Amino acid sequence: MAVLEILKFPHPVLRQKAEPVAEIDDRIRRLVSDMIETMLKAPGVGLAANQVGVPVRVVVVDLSVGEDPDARLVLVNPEIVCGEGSICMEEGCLSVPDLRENVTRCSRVVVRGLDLDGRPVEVEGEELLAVALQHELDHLDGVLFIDHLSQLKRSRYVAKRKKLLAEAAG
Ligand code: GNR
Ligand code: NI
Repeated sequence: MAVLEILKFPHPVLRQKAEPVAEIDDRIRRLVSDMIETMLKAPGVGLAANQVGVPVRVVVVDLSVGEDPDARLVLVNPEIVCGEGSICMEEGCLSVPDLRENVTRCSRVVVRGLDLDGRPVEVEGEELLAVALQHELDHLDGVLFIDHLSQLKRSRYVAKRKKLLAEAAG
């Protein structure tokens, strides 16, 4: 197991559409175990593989951040099959430093995917779980939560971030 580096905006891999996993092999199992360790260390409630530089369709979610072993979800090739209702919640992202903003999403989703044994799983999530699932699945399509903000808020953040990076680079 290893804690991986979490890529930060504007790293281009965060904008890549992740490829479906063709076979759940040792590489994928190692990736998942490293992603879980990385998520818990951050700490965060979810992580998508592109955030650690691997553009494949794998996400992990754990609203308990390691407190409850039953709360951990690993989803390979996940897809939202049903979304309904509406919820506005303050979001942050491990790949989008120094920003928390309200985002409106579905308040209930059903997600289908595979577990680490390749068995089909269906997860129903409401409220924070629904938000976290949508946030992670967005990552697999190269979408960040800032894309759900107003153009003004997003461009302000992008400008602030570019200024900070330019200053750090000297
Ligand atoms: O740790 C995280 N918290 C969070 C809070 C509100 C909405 C979404 C999230 S996901 C985030 C971790 C992360 O960036 N996952 O991609
Ligand atoms: Ni995120």
